Amino acid sequence: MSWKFSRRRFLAGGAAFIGAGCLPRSWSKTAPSRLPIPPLVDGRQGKPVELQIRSGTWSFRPGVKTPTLGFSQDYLGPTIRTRQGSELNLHYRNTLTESVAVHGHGLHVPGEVDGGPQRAIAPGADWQPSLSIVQPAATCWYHSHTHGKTGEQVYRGLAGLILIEDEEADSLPLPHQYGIDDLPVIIQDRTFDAQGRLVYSLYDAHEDGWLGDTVIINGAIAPVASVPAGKVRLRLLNGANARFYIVGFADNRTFYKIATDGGLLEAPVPLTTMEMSPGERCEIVVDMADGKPAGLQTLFEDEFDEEEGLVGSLLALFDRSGRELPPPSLTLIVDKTLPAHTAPLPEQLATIVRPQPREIVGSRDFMLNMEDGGGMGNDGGHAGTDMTINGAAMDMNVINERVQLGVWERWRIRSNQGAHPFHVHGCSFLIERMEGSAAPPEQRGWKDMVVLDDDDWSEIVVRFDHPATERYPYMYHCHILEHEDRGMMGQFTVG
Ligand SMILES: [Cu+2]
Repeated sequence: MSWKFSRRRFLAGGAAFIGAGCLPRSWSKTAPSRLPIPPLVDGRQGKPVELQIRSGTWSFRPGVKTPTLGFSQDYLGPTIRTRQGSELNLHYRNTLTESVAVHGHGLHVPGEVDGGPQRAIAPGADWQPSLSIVQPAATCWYHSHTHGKTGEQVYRGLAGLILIEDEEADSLPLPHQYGIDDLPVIIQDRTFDAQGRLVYSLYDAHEDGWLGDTVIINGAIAPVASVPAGKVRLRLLNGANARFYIVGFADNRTFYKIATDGGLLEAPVPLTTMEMSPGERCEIVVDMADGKPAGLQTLFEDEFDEEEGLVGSLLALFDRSGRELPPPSLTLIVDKTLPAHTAPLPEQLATIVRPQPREIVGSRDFMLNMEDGGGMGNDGGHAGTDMTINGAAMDMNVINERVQLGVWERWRIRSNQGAHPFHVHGCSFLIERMEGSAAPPEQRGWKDMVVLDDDDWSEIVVRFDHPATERYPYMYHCHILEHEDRGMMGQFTVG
């Protein structure tokens, strides 16, 4: 695997070297907080899941209250459990003074209930979509998709997880005790001001998008979670606005990636580090049977030196800064009283049927464009002026593509500058090539995110099995939320 991490960045240097490592010393001396586990809400029997979009205050740091947004809670939202073959009924109520659209990211549902920006919920209004869940087990999420305000609303807290289960996944010996050996891990980064308020500005973001300087996991800084002395499944979501993360363990232990965005891989893939783009989900299994604590590190891509590996990069970070080694973003500590899942990992997880070449009948190219020097400067401009796809900035009144229902297509995606995580609504796709190379084994599962850059094309094969009308089209876009809000997004129908 030849990731060219340095090329990812549009600007040299920049906000490189902050992150978990920049916490003031006094903070690392305070007792670590427990990993917050979002409450699990059971949507499997069709009972409406009430999601009140509201403001609140949340303590990211002990004793400091930060104004935030959340779904029926102060920050983030509950984890919604649903099941293949069931109806998921959601009931959103917007109690804010601004409109909010909420998208079900990774769900195979018609455009009408997909929750794109055309579905903005006005202040005081309700939205009650009913979703038929037909897809296999996967870790999906829901988050703000409000026109021009997605970045800010997600940053303040409007995101949560959706876990889809199915019979096949149930029959596999995988950890599945939510909050015990099956943990949600939402990785984000935030910048706080001296009063502890979240700092955000779409137009002050540099070209990489808005990069926070402090990593948070489920809304906590460097938390600790107690886990059984067995196999532990982490459902990782890169919920950051703009950061790519390199994820691994401080002791370099091997973990197994078992699922991509859209479901289980064919077989577990052993890894010691992996990259996660904004919007991407990875399920991994780590063995805690040795009883030793495991520190999950989330290095910023420019802190990671491929030759040094994760541990070497951490030490180099320590050398450069002369500070204490950055604490792990999340520390897993073994509690032997918890019920442990000790069965070996299955060798086969799922069957993924790739389309035959003759089945792929359509093709489309997408060129993501950033104007030179236009960047994210504080130009006082408005969204959709300097970021485009195929020469067009997002326009709610324009349908950019019309796709045929039920037909395989090859999409090629590339940029004129830097790396971008590309997301497509209403489907899962398969990656054929990433930045010109064959997709690595850990990316050869169902996906709704693909990374591309300016060097070569990324290629996916995709098929849409649900309709999207001109009134409620699907979106494709860059998942760097500041790029999306500035216009790097398009609309398409399926029919
Ligand atoms: Cu982008």
